[in-house]
Amino acid sequence: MRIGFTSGRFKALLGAALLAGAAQAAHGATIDTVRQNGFVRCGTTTGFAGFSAPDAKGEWRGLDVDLCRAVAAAVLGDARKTKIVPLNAQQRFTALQSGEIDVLTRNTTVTQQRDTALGIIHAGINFYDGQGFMVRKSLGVKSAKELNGASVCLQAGTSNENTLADWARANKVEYKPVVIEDFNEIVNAFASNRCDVFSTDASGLASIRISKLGNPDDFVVLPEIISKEPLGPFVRQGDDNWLNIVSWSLRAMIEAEEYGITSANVDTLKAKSDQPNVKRILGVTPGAGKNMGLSEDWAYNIIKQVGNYGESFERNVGQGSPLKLQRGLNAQWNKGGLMYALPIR
Ligand SMILES: N[C@@H](CCC(=O)N[C@@H](CS)C(=O)NCC(=O)O)C(=O)O
Repeated sequence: MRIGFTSGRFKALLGAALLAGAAQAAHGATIDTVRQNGFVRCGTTTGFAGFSAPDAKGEWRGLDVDLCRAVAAAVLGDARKTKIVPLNAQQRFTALQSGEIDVLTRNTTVTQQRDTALGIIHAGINFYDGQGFMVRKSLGVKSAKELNGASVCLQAGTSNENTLADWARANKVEYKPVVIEDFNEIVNAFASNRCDVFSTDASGLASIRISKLGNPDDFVVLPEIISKEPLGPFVRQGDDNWLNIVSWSLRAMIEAEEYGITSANVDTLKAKSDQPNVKRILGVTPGAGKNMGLSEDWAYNIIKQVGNYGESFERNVGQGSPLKLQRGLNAQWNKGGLMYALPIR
């Protein structure tokens, strides 16, 4: 072959490109679909407290639901105009590829494989996490390295399955995987002692412990974090404007926190602030909205109706929630964390 590819590799690359192109061509511009429907269809979990779960009144709430609402506020001017599509781990990518949803806002780890091989692409990180372990206290285990011979509950279709296999091989730990697709079933398997250990993202362990296990004090999360699990929204490849809209909606929430713009003070700042960055975010100085085909109050609507990232974090997973997670890696970059929004200017 004269061109630099072996024919197999060339075909594979061509296949991936066609897949991405075809996936998008079949769906047109997502913003048009959203405007025609009058709502944003977001793929979430089937119910994972703190990130995406229905509350007592059946209203979906959580950090990921807030991101979905932010996109609706940016595009449609109304954060309520969302349609939540609950998906388990196995179903989520097909739902995005097939056009059943406009954006996947569902505790999904960004990996090179997911970003390049599935016709989808991530649109930022809204929670930095890592994989951990939870065990029954009565087991008396203090470290994951003591888990040799244990049975481990894992949800099918998660990155957690492969990460654990890699870690176990590297640490010479033998384990018996118990893998189930349905979230409630896998949690029930753990609760009813069908496995010794539950392994998933640390946020997932905290959420399961508080919201799904009868007596949280009977369980303990072990200190080891065995991976990076950067969680973020995904969109289809080939629709750059939609990718921009989702990623800049998330950045608007993060940057609003950096500049101290909250749902409570956004009106005052919009009327009175003479800070150039604040004026650009709030559309007082125009440009940012028009460049994405949105109105200039796109970010104002997000902050007013959903709040900034810190407000969303505290209410859903932080000190104002049953999970009480620390900001940790999810603090702002100038407060020791990794949340560093690219500038809106
Ligand atoms: N971040 C991992 C795990 C995400 C995941 O699906 N976690 C499970 C366990 S906490 C979950 O959210 N299940 C809820 C559901 O399937 O409805 C990934 O992207 O594969």
